[in-house]
Amino acid sequence: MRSLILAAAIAGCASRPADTTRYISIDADAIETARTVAARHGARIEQVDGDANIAVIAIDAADLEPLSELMHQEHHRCGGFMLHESLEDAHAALLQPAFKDPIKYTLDRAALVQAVLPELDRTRILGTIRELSAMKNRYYRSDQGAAASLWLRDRWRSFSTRSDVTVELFDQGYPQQSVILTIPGSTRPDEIVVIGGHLDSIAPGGTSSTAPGADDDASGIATLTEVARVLLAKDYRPARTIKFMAYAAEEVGLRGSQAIVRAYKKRNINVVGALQLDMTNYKGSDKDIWLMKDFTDAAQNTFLTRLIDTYVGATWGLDVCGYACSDHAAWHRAGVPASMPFESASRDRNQKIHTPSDTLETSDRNAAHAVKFARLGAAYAIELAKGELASSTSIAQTPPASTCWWTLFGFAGLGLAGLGLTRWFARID
Ligand code: IPO
Ligand code: ZN
Repeated sequence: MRSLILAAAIAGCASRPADTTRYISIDADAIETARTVAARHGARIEQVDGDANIAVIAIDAADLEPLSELMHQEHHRCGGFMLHESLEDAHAALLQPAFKDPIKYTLDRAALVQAVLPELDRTRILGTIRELSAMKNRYYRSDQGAAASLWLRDRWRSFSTRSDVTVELFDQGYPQQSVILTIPGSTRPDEIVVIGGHLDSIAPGGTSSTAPGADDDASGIATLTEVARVLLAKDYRPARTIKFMAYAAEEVGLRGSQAIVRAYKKRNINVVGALQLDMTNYKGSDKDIWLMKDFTDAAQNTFLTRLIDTYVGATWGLDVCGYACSDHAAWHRAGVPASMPFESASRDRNQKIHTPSDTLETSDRNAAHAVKFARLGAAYAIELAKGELASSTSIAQTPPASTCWWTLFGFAGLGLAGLGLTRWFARID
């Protein structure tokens, strides 16, 4: 009996190291960075798979957070790697995304888009950035990071009393949870349009860091929050289902978005498009909106350029942002057309992110830049999810001044006629 317990204990010990082994995929040019992190405690990373661009490596769980930090320092990349839940999932990261039926992109809801755009309010975007960046940090493992999820859930819940609109937390075993607002589609509810950003922030110091993340990515969350608020205020009824997503734990290997993508794949949920808003409020370049060409869908990107030209009234350019640069990569990997409109060209990017200086003061204090992305987000939601405003809500059109006068005269005339009739009746009596 005793020897049995001993054997079990030894077996347990022997398997211990494997318990802390994690598999990540990372840009091949950053393998040295991972090696450096492991070498700090005399360990070695093991490359288990790879192609010309991407390496799959086994690394100790304790090295993941230092790796995040060093990736930011050495490569100025956020994340830059994907953490996988299994070796099998890591191998799959090297495969091409699954092929899906191409979407037909059309621009035929101009009246609806034009009714919604004037309601977008940059002061509300500012307010949300202020509230989120006032939190000490929104780190995925901190109490404040957890509180941020509840705060956002409640804010989103305040936007509608409609019983079909839901706001739910997506739990993944971390203190911080992702938040998902759903506006169900009327005629094509099984086709999902996703507009997302990440809720977490990061800076050296982990759970006790000062990481305001005003630009990265309170700006993206504030932008999509404003889009959701206005669509609901207008009582918009999309044909396809729209989901607004605030992902947890993006900064540590796209964990929140990958968990959602995994769950959706398992349930065969058909996501027809994903828009990622990660950093929208720092105008670093001459052009306004930069579409990332890598790990995104070319056809959907072209659709976005048409939306910008038609509705946003902003200038745009094209750039690349690298491997696992933000949550769009999780959708892209699953074969979902994904796009990442970004606030600046790569060479002009905000240098304050991932530091205590990523504040509203170092980005756009007026949120004039972010509101361009809100216009794009609203146009994307409407032109991809289609549908209409609820029948009770007409598309508000300001009548020209002359019409106003005629209406006034009309009412005045009616009033006078009414008065005359009353007098006339009074006379008969
Ligand atoms: C980011 C995105 C694009 C480029 I070019 C440079 C930087 C920021 C993003 N990767 C991040 O920090 N997400 O959290
Ligand atoms: Zn970041």
